[in-house]
Amino acid sequence: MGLTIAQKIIKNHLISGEMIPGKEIALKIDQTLTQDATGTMAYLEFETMGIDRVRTERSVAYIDHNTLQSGFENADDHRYIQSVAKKYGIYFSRPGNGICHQVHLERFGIPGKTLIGSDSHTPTGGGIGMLAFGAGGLDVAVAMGGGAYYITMPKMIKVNLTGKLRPFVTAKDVSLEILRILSVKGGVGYIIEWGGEGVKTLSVPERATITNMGTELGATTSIFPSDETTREFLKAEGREQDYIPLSSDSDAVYDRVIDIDLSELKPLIAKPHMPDNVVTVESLKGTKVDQVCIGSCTNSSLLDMLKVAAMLKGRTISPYVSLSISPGSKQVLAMLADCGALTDIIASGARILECACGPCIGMGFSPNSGGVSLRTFNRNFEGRSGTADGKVYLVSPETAVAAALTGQITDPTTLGMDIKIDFPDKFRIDDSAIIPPASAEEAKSLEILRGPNIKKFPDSIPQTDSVKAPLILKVGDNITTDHIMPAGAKILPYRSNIPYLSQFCFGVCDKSFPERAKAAGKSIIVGGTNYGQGSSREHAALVPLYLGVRVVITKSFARIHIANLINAGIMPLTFKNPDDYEKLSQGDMLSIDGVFDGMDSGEMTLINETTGDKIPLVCNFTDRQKEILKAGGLLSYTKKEGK
Ligand code: MIC
Ligand code: SF4
Repeated sequence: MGLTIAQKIIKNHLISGEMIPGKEIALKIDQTLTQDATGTMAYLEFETMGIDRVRTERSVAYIDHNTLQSGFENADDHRYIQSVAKKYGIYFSRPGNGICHQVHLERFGIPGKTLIGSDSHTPTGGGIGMLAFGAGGLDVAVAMGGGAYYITMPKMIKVNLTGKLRPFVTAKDVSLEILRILSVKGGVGYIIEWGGEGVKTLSVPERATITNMGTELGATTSIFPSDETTREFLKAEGREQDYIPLSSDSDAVYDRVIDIDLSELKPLIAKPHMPDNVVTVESLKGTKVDQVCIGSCTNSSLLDMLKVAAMLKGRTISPYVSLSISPGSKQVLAMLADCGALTDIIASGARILECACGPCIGMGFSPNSGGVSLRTFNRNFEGRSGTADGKVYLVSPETAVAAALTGQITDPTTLGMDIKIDFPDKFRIDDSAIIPPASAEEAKSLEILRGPNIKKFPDSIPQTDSVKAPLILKVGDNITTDHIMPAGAKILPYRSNIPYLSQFCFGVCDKSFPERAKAAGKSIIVGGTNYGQGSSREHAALVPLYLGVRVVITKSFARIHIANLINAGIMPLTFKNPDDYEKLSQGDMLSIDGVFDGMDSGEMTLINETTGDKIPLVCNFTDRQKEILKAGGLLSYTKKEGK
């Protein structure tokens, strides 16, 4: 039987396990990346592992999230990460050099290699034919130390593209279309492979927009073939030697095939507050817009920015719209300046922000009260923009500009514009903002620089054979890690300070949660389907751990979050019969006996001591995961096993 692209890369990197969907496999990881909001914790974890040099082919530390620096915290953390990078053999991408995924694609991504990153949008690398996964910081720390990355062998979806996009219909609309078809949980347990004749019509940055947003489907990752277009992109980056061709075998078998005719697509838009709440732009025509933001790791490439500049050229934005533009990297910004496109953007009235995540993670540029904000980003979860009642819509750069010019939601294909772009065949290469590590010899005498914002990692608590604790919080479906551990300008600077962060845990759902959890000492959370979707932040597990959460019971979990819970030593369990969710109320006293036997048999019984109900629960832990839970988390397990 032939293999898919992902299966070929998995086969080449398989350390243990069988390539059977649903079974655990261990993969060798070639490259890692971190960003600053998750990186501080990841490097603290790496340090406790006592390894003197990273053992990957390439590890890069990016600073792109916490760049507001409204106090000493961020700058201290940047300095800490820079000193760790220098000492342990990691490349350091300075603040201002760009968003991790954009820069990694430009300067480091290699077809056929494996990459894990402490950021859920690491699958952006799939645009260049990498097998790239988002992971919790601890998994990245282990991979930096040369350890394997464990995942459940996914099933395969193929999206077969035919035709060619019409002008002003874009790769972002392809992402929104697949979200419309599959929903935010439709990709769970799958790798999505993009293929078909239509692939040839998409450039690498366009492919990367699509693999980036595959994260919103809950997919394990997404990947494109590596072909002549990939070679051209690498050549333009001065890295043609990194090219290898990659395609699936003609007899490769997929669990599901979805056909999309690119020529039939229309501009699409995701309404508040979920990326799969997709309708045509046309259907919302005329809705008044207050703010437009262009950028983020989804849509900040040179191609995106040149199209934006061409649409803005010689025009002025609506007096009622505030437009921000954040180019994805220093390379993009410098090239916009070189060709004069930056002048066209500035002249239109846009506000230029630095090359960083910025408004995407609520780092400034929050909309006005109740404001409508059209963003080229990948997430529009409630409250993420920093304005609790802000209404965020997700769109392509073209639809974003159409709204900025007209002041209302407008289908860009109806503007009658004709834009031409001179796309360069060589990028401007300047790696001066990427600081290489010290030599192993030099590194020995280097000191790690720590600021007062760095606080102790929460104590690990081994799982015990019986648990008795109150149901401290009951939440619904599709709870994101932005609900569990919000981000934004006020909170993000404290990512290495779990006690401080804990005050904001579940703030979007229930402001009293932290106090109640602390008072209970030990507690259980209950959720609906796709619990923990979104970001890879392990803080959404570490903070509940700190607050005493021992078990989370749901109808289903998102992939990265369930791994983070196990890594933190919190036991994730699911209802055998999803309807039993109704039999539990916040405040009930719950207990589970025979936890260790239950881990082996895959079944446990939850006793609702308040109502007397007995509720069957299921789990599917591997031997390794059972040991991690019994040890009180991956860090204690790794130390214990001397791994
Ligand atoms: C996000 O887009 O939510 C983030 C911020 O990039 C996160 C990482 C984090 O929480 O630091 C992600 O996607 O993993
Ligand atoms: Fe940064 Fe936003 Fe991308 Fe997350 S989704 S990495 S916050 S740009």
